[in-house]
Amino acid sequence: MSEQEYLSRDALRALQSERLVRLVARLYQHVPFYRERMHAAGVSPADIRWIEDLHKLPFTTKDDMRQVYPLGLLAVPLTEIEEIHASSGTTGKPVIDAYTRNDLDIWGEVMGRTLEMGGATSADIIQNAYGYGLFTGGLGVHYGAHNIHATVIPISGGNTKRQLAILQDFGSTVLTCTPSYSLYLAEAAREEGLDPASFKLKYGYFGAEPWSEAMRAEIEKNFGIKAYDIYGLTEIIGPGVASECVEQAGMHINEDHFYPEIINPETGEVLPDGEKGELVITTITKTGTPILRYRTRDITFLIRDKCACGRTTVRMHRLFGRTDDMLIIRGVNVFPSQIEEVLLRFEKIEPHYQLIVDRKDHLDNLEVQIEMTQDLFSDEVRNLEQIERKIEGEIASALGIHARVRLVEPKTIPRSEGKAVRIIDKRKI
Ligand code: DLL
Repeated sequence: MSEQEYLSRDALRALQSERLVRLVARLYQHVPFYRERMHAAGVSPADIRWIEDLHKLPFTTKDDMRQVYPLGLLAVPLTEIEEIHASSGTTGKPVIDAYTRNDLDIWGEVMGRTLEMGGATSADIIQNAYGYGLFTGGLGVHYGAHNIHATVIPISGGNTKRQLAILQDFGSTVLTCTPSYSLYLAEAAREEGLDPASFKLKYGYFGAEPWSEAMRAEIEKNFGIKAYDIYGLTEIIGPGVASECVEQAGMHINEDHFYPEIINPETGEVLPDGEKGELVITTITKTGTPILRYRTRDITFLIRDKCACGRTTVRMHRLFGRTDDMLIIRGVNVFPSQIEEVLLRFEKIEPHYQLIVDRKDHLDNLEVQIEMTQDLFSDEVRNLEQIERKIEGEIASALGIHARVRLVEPKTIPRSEGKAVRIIDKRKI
């Protein structure tokens, strides 16, 4: 537990202001990219005195990060960098984060908070099934586990049979991996004749990909655990930006390190609390590759009411999607998570699905492929068709679009050990 999570709003504002002023001075002095950006925006370090002055500063985008690839945002000599991570980046060059000792310490601290927020202690055995490597999930959880002196099993992603053996042999009490992989593990356990609820697991910390409340319910039921949503991104630090407490009512942002704003993605205008928009983050304490007003492309809103857990930090709602993941189907904005919510209301279908978008005669078509349970698979064709039409009806009433729903055989949607692939957009090909 850190006292920074319980500061009064005034004390926090003073701390954030002091940190921002120092950050801007460092960036101006050491990072030519930011000096030029500030000149272009007609702002100098002297104009930034309080956190409220942040809006005067320019945004940083993913494209900016790519243009200065690999180390153009470095604010210290390379000799001070102790570790480098990169996001896989499905398109274009990866984005990187270079950590000084100071940054690695911050990472351990915020990930320690993440684990403690959900209830984990030094007595827990953390089976860390996020990938170790350039991806930030594995080592982020690892440093957090060390921070709280828990036992960490660095098994990394994949190797499902071994995951199951370790869950049983070591009695792991915490599972960390992507939400989709946790469900795959549950399915694999049942195939081996094991009941996933019989493991010793108490908590799971899931993130790195979009998921829904319905999926949380599935995971909690399968393993008999509390499943927490955790958020972060490579450009900022990796996991550790925000996470849920036991209340599971939005993710507390570690805003003494990562200052959040919500903007209108079209105009860049800062929006008031409670309004949905693009999350923008400034890293006010990092020293290796600090970043100013980073446009995450993630869509959420901020929750300022007091949390029953007592922490005073602002919370962010579970992500609604990404500005670049949003499908526009015949003019209607659709996020995969909205479809997931509808699908998981149905029994006899599995939480494994894919959205396939295509364009025919200048019109967009959305097909939702979803796996049925073994049980349903042996049902009559007429029954299956009825269920398909029913799901189509629910999607139409929830989202206002027509999607063709196709139930597919069990185990036909590819499983992933990391982030699940939910969208196949053939329009771009
Ligand atoms: O996914 C960091 C991470 C690792 C977070 C482990 C949580 C757990 P990137 O690979 O750079 O970093 O991907 C970051 O993933 O901008 C979001 O779009 C998405 N994302 C991360 N956490 C969540 C979440 C890691 N809880 C991108 N819910 C972000 C929905 C998430 N999407």
